[in-house]
Amino acid sequence: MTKTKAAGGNAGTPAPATTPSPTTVGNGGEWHQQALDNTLSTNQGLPIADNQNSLRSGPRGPTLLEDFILREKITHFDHERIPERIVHARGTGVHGVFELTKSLAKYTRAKILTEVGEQTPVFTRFSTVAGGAGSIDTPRDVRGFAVKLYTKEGNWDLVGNNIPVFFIQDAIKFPDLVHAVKMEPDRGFPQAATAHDTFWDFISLTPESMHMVMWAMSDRTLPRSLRMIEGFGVHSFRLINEEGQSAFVKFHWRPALGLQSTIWDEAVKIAGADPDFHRRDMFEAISSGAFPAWDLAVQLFTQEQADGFPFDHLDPTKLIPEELIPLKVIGRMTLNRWPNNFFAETEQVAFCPSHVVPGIDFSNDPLLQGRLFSYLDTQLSRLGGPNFHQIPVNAPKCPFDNHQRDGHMQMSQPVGRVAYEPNSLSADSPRERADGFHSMPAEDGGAKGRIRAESFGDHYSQARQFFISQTAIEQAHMASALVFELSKVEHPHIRAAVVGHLRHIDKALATRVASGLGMDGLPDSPPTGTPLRQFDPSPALQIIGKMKDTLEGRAVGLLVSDGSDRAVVAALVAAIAKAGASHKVIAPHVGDVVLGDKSRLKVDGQLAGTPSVMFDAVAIVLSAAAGAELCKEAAAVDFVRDAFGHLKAIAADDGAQALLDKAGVVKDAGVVGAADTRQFIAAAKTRQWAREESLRKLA
Ligand code: HDE
Repeated sequence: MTKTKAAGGNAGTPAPATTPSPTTVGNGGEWHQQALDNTLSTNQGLPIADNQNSLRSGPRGPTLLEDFILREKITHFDHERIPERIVHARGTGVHGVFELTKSLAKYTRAKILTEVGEQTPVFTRFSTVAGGAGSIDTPRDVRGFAVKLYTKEGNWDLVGNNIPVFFIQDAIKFPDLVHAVKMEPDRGFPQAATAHDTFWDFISLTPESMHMVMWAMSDRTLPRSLRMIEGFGVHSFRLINEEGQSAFVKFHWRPALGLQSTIWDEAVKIAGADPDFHRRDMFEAISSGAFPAWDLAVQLFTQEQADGFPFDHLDPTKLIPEELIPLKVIGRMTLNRWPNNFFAETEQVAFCPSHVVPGIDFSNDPLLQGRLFSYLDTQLSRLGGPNFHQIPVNAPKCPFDNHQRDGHMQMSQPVGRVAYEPNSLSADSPRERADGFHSMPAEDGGAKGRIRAESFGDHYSQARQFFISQTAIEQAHMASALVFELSKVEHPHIRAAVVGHLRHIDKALATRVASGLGMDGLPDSPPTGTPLRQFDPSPALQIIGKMKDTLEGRAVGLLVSDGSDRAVVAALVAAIAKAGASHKVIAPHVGDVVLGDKSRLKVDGQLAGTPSVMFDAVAIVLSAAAGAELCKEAAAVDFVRDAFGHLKAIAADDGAQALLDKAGVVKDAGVVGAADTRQFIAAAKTRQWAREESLRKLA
């Protein structure tokens, strides 16, 4: 038998010259010891001499079953994926801290809401709802906004969305809703989209969804950044104080950067340019120290106040307008640390609305009641068993102890012979505490039955209120979104049924959508069931009304080429930084550009791969020769045309004028000289809404 020299081994992968990373990794996951000398080993600690070749009989012979190193490695790999979340599979998680600024001691005994100045660690996961884990970041979709607060009294999970109402009133409808919105099961598409028959079929037969549909068709579902969305706990919860008195509460997260959304055509193009747009945006913000923050605000109200509301606050398709119960800001969450490992933390984090602390309790909202069951159940199958609370990202940061034992993936080693309570054998084993969690002793009698409360019967009045609260621009975007979505629906009777519902919300909206869909007249409406109310507009429901007059946290694309004027570029860069925004230099090639004064400027993105959809505003500084040359480059023309079409501010110098002309840019308040940095920054803070009418036919 010929002897063959083993090729590869560690010799094939020279160790990097850098110093070894710390001996432990992870946040609380310190069990993973990394060998000090960087030795690669099996999971049993056996040093591995060759990680390049499996064990085989002869150089060209069969691989041997004996190769336990190969089998361990491949087996682990085969099991690397766990079932993705049935909803909210695509997510981005970040660590941070919550600090209470105002005590709610009058209303609750929860320390997290009474100890002003206390810094509580948090883990927040943002998500889309419908798409799979690998789907794009920018579909038209609701965003999940789930916060795990590791309080001194146990974990409190506030598992919300960026929309304050929900599609359905009863948990029993959730599997139907989700089956309708997910890709159609016979064909496996569309992914991460509501624009298809099954979704709108379900919606058209579920009038209670109309309020949330209005929100979903607004630009709320096209956020510019996860740092610029609101969060809502949706349901009413209860707060219980030391005396055992209860008040109702709704929780709101308000972004410090204000609300910002994209527009539809832009969102579609971002999906192609950067499917990870939101995750990357968050990663870059955290990496650069621009930590996003949200105020936590509450709406507090009593049972008596609730009895006087012209809607039922236990109905999750209703919100409480701020004009009725104002928001009180009580604290701030700042996200400041990217996870060490995506899978270990963002994927394995397990949120459950049932995770509350003493002083916080549930209301009878039937959707919330169903959620109290569902989330624990889903973690059992997703994370493989009942010990998911031991995974570092899920483990409380306060002591916890009980007599639960064993199970899959048990990581702790309880000692002693006593695993029950009461007992007389172990004085120091865990026991009840009188001041532990108590449920509110509410009297909830009534005949047993599958009953929908009559007070849940008005499905249109708040939907209407939402619509009439929007600016004309936002209303036009909603009408266009409805036309787009329904145009993808193949069954005419479904389109007609949806437009029939819209008639109850706003006749003009129904007419616009019907005409956009080429309908002859308006289809019939279903009966409303209950008389509708005329609520006043609530401007707090707008996006435009909640934008902040700032460019902070946003990004400007700076298109340059060899020969660009250095002074103009430098002034723009300084002005952008002063406004709290970031910039990226884009040029026809990567590497450096050589500016007019022969200085060099590093390029961040090549033109074809860095379209203007990735920025909030653009500045174009070109020599006349480069400007003429770029007129022949489709990516350059698209860069400008899209920036203009997406209503962005454009700063351009004389050299860029030919390109602007080629792209069909018409001078308006948002098109300014590149040297006029003040005017540019002022224009960049907002979109040029007035431009839209001249560019696109909105429904
Ligand atoms: Fe969820 N939801 N949901 N949901 N939900 C899940 O739990 C469910 C609802 C929300 O980043 C699942 O761990 C039911 C409302 C967020 O990990 C699942 C009902 C709101 C997340 C589940 C609802 C939400 C989830 C899937 C109706 C806003 C992602 C994986 C009764 C207030 C959390 C998981 C994360 C995730 C069930 C309705 C928000 C299956 C049964 C209303 C942000 O358990």
